[in-house]
Amino acid sequence: MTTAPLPWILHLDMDAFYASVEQRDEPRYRGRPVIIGGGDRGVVATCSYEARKFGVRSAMPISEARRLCPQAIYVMPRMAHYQEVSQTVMQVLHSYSPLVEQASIDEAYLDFTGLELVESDVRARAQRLQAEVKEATGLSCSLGLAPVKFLAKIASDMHKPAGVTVLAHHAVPAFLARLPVGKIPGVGKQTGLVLETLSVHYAADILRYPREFWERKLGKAGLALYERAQGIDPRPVTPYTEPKSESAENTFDADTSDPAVLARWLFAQAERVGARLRKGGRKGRTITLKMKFSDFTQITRSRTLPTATNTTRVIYETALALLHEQKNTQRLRLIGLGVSQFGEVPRQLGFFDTPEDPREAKLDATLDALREKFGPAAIVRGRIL
Ligand code: DCP
Ligand code: MG
Repeated sequence: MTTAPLPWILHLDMDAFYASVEQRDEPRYRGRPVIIGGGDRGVVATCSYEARKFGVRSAMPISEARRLCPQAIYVMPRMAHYQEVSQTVMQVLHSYSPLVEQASIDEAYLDFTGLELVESDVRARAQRLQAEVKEATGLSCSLGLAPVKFLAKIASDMHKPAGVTVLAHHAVPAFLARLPVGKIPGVGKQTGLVLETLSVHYAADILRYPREFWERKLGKAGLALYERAQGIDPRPVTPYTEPKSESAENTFDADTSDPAVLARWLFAQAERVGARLRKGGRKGRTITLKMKFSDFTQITRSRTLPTATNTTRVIYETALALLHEQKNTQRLRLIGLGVSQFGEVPRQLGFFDTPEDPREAKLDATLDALREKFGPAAIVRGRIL
């Protein structure tokens, strides 16, 4: 007799993520309350477990945190850095399952269906994964292993930090009978109040009312809630596929062939596309120029660079060179550019290849940070570099 493999979903969530990265990088921060936040929002992004003892929480105004914990170390977030660490974590996860869904910067779902066929001790596999994340990043994470997504997410939160919580299939009904409804992802303040007036305290209590009742009361969310109360969550683990290219284009108010005007548009587009690539920590090798003429015909021209780039200047100059090569005299109604061919292994530089100019990367990073802080219109660099 063969039995169908059991569904297993693993949920990973890094512990005090931004704060742990800062403590890892700066030994003086270790064992101390560290609060990450500031900038224009003025709220706490997260804080170390040492700071949580003082009641500091995510999304709290920094001013309140200072009142609760004046002795804490306050650190501005370094988003690009956390993104990089996040990518390292995700790389480890991909060696454990072909189905990895990144759900936020510090959490992911993995489909482990059939796990018990390969390994009778499902917890052991989770523990190995946890150890490998620690080895690759120096950071601790918590894991939940359960038959469906929402239960895996609840489980990963149950023994933080550094916990591994396994919710076996046979244990689900008893678990739901004692699960406070507020723990179900998606049940916020408002739904919580509705449930309270109905004396629905635990997940299983939801089943005291029929499906139609919940649909009338809360619409789609009510139907989902009725499913969750039975341990049902049909959402599959959906791997995110990176966009294969990043592009920008503009249609003009009046058609033009003026080279200075076209160059200006290309520059603004290179800036936008470059910033998006840098934010995601991506680089591409192929630059594509797109032109649509007054008669609505359209052409694209591409050039592949020896090394992948995400610097504004390289993107702009390559697109501009492609434009000049066209020796076009027709008027354009649209111009655009794109960057593609991401993420291949860096190859050896040839004799005549120029590596990326570190000064350009630094300039881009500075301007990105200023725009992040003061808004996109705040900084316009001298246009023709
Ligand atoms: N974050 C944020 N603003 C929030 C919540 C979170 O900027 N309101 C950021 C900072 C966190 C990261 O997202 O480090 C991950 O969020 P988590 O909710 O997983 O919180 P932590 O990882 O910091 O702590 P925990 O150990 O509770 O997961
Ligand atoms: Mg976390």
